[in-house]
Amino acid sequence: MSTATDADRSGVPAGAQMDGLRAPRPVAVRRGRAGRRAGAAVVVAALAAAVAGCGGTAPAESGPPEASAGSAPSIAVEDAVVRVPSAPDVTAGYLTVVNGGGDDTLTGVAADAAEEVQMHDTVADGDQVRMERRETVPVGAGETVEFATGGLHLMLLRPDADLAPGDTVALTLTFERSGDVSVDAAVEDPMAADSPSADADADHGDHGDHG
Ligand SMILES: [Cu+2]
Repeated sequence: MSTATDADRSGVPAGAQMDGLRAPRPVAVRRGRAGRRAGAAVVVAALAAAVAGCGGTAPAESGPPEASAGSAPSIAVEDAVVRVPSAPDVTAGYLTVVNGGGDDTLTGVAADAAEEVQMHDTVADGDQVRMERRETVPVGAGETVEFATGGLHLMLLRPDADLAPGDTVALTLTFERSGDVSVDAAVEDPMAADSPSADADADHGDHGDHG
């Protein structure tokens, strides 16, 4: 079993090593953007534990913990909705991607009720807020990525004109490692009082600049 001597030899501060031994932190299963810092702490603790556990002989390029980035992704898509088109050329879609496994990347989206689907992000540009197209969206190990008003969102170009509340739109999300993941999105009218996102439509009133 290793001691502080190993820690000295390996260059890992003894305090960090003891932290790792005393209280190894569980790998976060579900974390959002705010979890990145916590994720780094997990890696530090795991490395310290690994060094302690094998007498400082851990390979230099051991990579991330096994249950994290390198393991198989486990993708679920939840809460998918598509807005009733308010203009003929474009409408918006929202959903949540939950990854319970290793790193993956969303590389594209298609819909059965639109000619094209683009992924957009909402970025601040001085006093303005504008849309920026994203070709890929990383969904890291254990991360949840939300496509929601005011942030990432889907733009459905040239959607079917007769989409109405109660309809469903079949979305196919393509991931680098997981392949295609399909989900039925509920068509909703953002102006309806009972719409779950009726209160957050302000930033999607005008998509004319990139439709
Ligand atoms: Cu957009």
